Amino acid sequence: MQFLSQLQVQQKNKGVSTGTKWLSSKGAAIDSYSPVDGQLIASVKSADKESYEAVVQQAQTAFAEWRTWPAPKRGDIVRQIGEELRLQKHALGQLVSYEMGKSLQEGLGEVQEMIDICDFAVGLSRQLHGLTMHSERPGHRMYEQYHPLGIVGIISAFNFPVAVWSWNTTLAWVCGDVCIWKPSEKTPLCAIACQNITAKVFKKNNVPEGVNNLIVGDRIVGEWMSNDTRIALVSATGSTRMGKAVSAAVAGRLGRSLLELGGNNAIIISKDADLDMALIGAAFGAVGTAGQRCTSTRRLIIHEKVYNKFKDKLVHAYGQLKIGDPLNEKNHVGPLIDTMAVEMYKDAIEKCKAEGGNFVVEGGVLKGKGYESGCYVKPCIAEAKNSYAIVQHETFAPILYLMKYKTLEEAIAMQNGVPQGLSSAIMTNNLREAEQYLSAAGSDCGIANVNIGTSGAEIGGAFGGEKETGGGRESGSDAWKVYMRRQTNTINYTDKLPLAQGIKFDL
Ligand code: UN1
Repeated sequence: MQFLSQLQVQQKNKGVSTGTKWLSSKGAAIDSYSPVDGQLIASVKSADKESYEAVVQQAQTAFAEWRTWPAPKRGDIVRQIGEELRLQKHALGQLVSYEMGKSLQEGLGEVQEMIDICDFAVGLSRQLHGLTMHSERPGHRMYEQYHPLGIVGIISAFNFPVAVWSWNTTLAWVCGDVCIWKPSEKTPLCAIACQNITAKVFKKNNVPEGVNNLIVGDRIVGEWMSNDTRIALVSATGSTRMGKAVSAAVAGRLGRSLLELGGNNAIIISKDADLDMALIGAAFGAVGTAGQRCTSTRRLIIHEKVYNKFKDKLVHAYGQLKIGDPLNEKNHVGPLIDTMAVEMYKDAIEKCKAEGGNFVVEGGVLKGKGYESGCYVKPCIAEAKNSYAIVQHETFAPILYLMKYKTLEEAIAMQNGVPQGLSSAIMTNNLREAEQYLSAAGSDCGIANVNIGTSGAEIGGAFGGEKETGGGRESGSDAWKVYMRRQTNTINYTDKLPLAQGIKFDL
């Protein structure tokens, strides 16, 4: 496994770092097993309270200096990280694929997302602009400016083990913040690799120690971060359950949180859809990353006139899917993250059947040669009702629910009729339908697409969703604003001191 040595991943790794230095810790070692072949790849020592404390203190010291660097200079550091990622794209893509299980194409795509957000952040580093306003008082000027917030804590999930980190860090860094990352304990080696790539650039540029911190650990480390008043912003990606806990703890101390939680995304397939195009969007959305993206397509809401035709196409397409080693580019679908995820997949299938679901493509766990890890499952399709409890629930697995509709209003109501609100799409060539879908009475999700699936958002747009998805926005557009504090400045350049609102106060 040449990519492991190229990325400086050892058999035994320290999991606590302040940027270029690795800290000792008495925390437990976390073993990382590949879902691809079940092999133990390497182990990583997690943080204990002492090393956590050392990291937060180092981050505070680093912030005092880093915030004084001109933003374009910070942007230049991010530019160099982007260059380094270009050199390491193949190796890091392979590690993502091997440790997490997504196809190599998707592993490479994830690294490309990192490169793209670096480019975005570099441009941003020469902007970060506020507005100017006209003062009601003569000889006064008003404007607003954005300043760095401080320490940004990042809690990320296994399904995008590197890209989500980069969405947060690259923006936070150009904004002048310092970061502390708690990656998923299921993908600690991807985090070690990112740390090594960044350390190389930081060393060359004398970036203060403490700007890029890593603390591998389990839920308790996330709790320390959520309760720590020194951490100005906690950006958390993962389950709704985790998000609620983070949100409550951070709100309890009036800190800021940025949440990107579960999705239960639907595609509406209109009678005016190009069904061949819809097929690719729906199939990739449902089986890509083995259904473990927040943006995965979980529900298809199909017009009754094309329902049978589209169902047949889909069943046929599922028959062509190749499931196996995700590093072998012939395969479309790799394994689930671990056997616990397989249990949840099996459980969801049982629940769906118990509620009356009719499986038109049966699921099942694959056994035999190449499937020894026990994590490979068959993508499956069930005709179901939106009201089923299991359909209302996000299962991180390739299970797709089909339902029928008559009117667009009904389809939109079904699409919106779940607790989550991340991504959504309509497949139609009918302009009236498309615009109605995008109107205020249309999709209630953070992402709403036309003739594109629910997954695979570009970094240039703000990423996130409503309702139980948590309301946060990461990545592009003006998502950077959450990483900064806004200050309104009023400057008086006269020799009088008139009060606002015409108040008289003479001495
Ligand atoms: C996630 O699943 O948490 O839109 C992120 C997408 C990817 C990001 C997904 N660009 O599918």
